Amino acid sequence: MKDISIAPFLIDFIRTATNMYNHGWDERNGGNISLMLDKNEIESYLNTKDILREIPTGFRMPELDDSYFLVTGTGKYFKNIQYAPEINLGIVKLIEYGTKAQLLWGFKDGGNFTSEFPTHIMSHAARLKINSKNRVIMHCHPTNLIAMTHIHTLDEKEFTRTLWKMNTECLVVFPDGVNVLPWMLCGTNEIGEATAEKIKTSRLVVWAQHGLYGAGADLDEAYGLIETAEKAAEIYMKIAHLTSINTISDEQLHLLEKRFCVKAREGYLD
Ligand code: 2HA
Ligand code: ZN
Repeated sequence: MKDISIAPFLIDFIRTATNMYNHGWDERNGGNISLMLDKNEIESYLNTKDILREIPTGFRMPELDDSYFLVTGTGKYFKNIQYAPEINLGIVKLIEYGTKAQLLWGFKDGGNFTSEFPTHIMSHAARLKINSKNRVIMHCHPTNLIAMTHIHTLDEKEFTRTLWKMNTECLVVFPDGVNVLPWMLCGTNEIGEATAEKIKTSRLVVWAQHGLYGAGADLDEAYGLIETAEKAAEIYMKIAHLTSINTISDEQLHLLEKRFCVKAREGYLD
C-alpha cells in the first residue's frame, strides 16, 4: 500500500481547504467539503475491506450506494486540516441504500462527518443527474455574498444579474447563474432537499444569511465558481451605497456569450 499522505486527491483537498480558510470563508468550524472518489483511485492507498467503524447517515440515497467520499468532519476547523488531516477528514463508503457509512480512514479522534452531509449527498445525487462527471460539493461562508443577502432582493434572476454586471468574467464563469434559498435551518434533511433541487439548475446555491454551496467536476471548478461569485459580491458591497454611472449592459453580456461560447440562463438577459 502507498502512503495516503501522498495521494493526489488528499493533497488537492488539503490545499483547497487551506485556501478557503485563507480567504476568510471558513471561520471556526464553518464550511464543509465532500469529494467523491473512485474505488480504483483509493485502492492503492487503502484496503476498502478494512472498516474502522460504521456511522448512520440519517437519510436514504440508494443511487449512491457503494460510493466513496472524502469529507470534512463535524465541528472541525478548516484552519487545522493541513496539520492533522487524519483527525479533521474522513473517507467513507455509503452502504445499505445510503443509510450507513463505513469509515475507511480518518476521523481518528472518534469524530464524524459534517452535519451538512445530508445536503452534500443529496446535492451530489442531484448534480450527477445533470453532469455524470460531478465529484465535488463545497460549502462555505463567503463574507460579501452573505452581506449581499442582507441588502439585495433574494430573487434569483435579479441576484444573478447583479453579480453578472459587477465584473466581466462572471457571465463566462457561471452562465447558469446563482440560485438562492431563503434562510432555513441548516444541518437538516429539509435544507438538503431544497438545496439539491436548486443545485440542478445552477452550480451555485446561496443560503441567505449563511453562505454558499458550489458544485463541480473537480475541486478547482467548485472553488473557482465560489471565488468568482464572491469577488463580484465584494465589488457590489463596495459600490452598492454609491451612485453608479457606468454598468455592463445586457447587450454587452450578449457579446460575452458569443465571444466565449456560453449561453446565459434562459430568460435572464433582455
Ligand atoms: O459545518 O458551515 O453549515 C459548519 C457549517 C454548517
Ligand atoms: Zn455553514
